[in-house]
Amino acid sequence: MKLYYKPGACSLAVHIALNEIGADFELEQVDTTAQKTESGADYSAINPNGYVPALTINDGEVLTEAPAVLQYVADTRPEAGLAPVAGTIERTRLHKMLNFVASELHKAFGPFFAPSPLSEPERSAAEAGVARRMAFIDSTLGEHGPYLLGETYTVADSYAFVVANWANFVGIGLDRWPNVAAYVERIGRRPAVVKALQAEGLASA
Ligand SMILES: N[C@@H](CCC(=O)N[C@@H](CS)C(=O)NCC(=O)O)C(=O)O
Repeated sequence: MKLYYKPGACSLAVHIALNEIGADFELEQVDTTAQKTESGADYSAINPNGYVPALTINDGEVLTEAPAVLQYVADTRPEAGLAPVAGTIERTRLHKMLNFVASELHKAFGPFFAPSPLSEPERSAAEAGVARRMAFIDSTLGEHGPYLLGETYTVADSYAFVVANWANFVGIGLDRWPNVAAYVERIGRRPAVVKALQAEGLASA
């Protein structure tokens, strides 16, 4: 398998999941602006949508869309327990959280990564959007943590960790959401996470 990634982007969630299951995989960094990979390949030929993550699997198929890729990774090693068994209510809860992280929390951060700087009203509107979704994660963790599905760490936590942590890089911080702050801190200490952060050049070895 090969993971196409951008340091600190949502592809980091897949990187973490691959480490969690002890997968044998390669990494290739992508410059999404230039649509070039570090080996010089045309990335738009790999993922026509131009974004990361993309994961090539052993028969050469390219998987995209973070929630799908994360579940694929989890399902390649069920004994690691990163996703409940398909068809159970627990798996539906995983879908719910992956969908929430992808379509609500992740997308709420979009304006902060726009090419041009935000005006003050745009910034407040974007911050309010993030805050509302972060409050949901905070209350979910408060009601039945320590992870999004309760006692068991899943790929939804790999993804939520990466996205929630962006708040620390866009000037929002996590002080308003103590359960999320503790969660990010706790997940950030997992060996699979530390290893991925080091490999992406985001933490010292
Ligand atoms: N729907 C896609 C969204 C992926 C996405 O938003 N990727 C971002 C990084 S987190 C990206 O590559 N954006 C292009 C860029 O940064 O230039 C998914 O779920 O995988």
